[in-house]
Amino acid sequence: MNDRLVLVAREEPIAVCLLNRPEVMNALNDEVMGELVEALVELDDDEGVRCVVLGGSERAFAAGADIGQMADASAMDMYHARRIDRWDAIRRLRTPLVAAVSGYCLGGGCELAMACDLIIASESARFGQPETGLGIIPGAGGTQRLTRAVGKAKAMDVVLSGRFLDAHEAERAGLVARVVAREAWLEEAKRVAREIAGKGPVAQRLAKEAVNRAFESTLETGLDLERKALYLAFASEDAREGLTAFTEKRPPSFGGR
Ligand code: CO8
Repeated sequence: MNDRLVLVAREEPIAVCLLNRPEVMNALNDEVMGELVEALVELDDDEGVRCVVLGGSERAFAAGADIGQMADASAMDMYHARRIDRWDAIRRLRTPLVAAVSGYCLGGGCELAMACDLIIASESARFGQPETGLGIIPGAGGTQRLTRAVGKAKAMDVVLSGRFLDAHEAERAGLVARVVAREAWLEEAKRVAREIAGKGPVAQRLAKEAVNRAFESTLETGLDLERKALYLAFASEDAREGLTAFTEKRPPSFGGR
């Protein structure tokens, strides 16, 4: 059995990272998050990798932060260990990141999925933020990203009642991009990732940044960034290639430059 906490497979032009703590439903402890961030940052710098899939197992994407590890932690432990700060590295990744969710996706697990760019969910997926039942709150982006994704009514329901959303309700609410058959969760996510990886890599990164900005700025600031990102895309070799390939009626060959 592989004792890595995060299994990384390069299948260029995509890569797949799978959380690997099956005995605790992929509960996210410091070691898992350390390995995960390290792997993602390395893949982000790899020009051969144009989209990354992040998944767990069939039973659980991740059932939350490691409750055992948190049970003994004081506020000062959390503060000094900068436990959640390391999650910011995921926000800064430029390569598109697809969450492949099967089974439980709870607490910090749901927050991790929401930190990805889109979520592909198996029919078996269950999303929830049950932290208040433990006397704490969603603290790795849950109160903010869930609310932006599904709106106040549904976010309050999920956060305050601890109710789980099934895959279809999560899709209707705007949390999930696509729901796929139970057995196909990973294959479908990889298929979507390959689709994403087939487009212009420079454009994908600029587009990701611009869409994310929609949640962080006024319309005017967002439109401003979008326009500058478009002009920058025009300066890329990828844009010349993509536009020319269309007029020459051939598939484009993007170099990511
Ligand atoms: N942490 C540690 N261990 C866990 C966790 C977890 N989050 N979830 C499950 N496990 C363990 C169980 O203890 C159990 O271990 P053992 O076999 O040794 O008893 C094993 O995984 C299997 O779990 P169950 O036997 O409970 O399996 P069930 O199918 O009966 O239930 C559930 C599955 C519903 C997922 C249930 O395990 C559960 O409710 N888990 C906890 C869910 C939860 O409350 N998650 C939120 C955690 S708090 C959080 O995420 C805070 C985020 C804030 C950011 C922090 C950043 C550091």
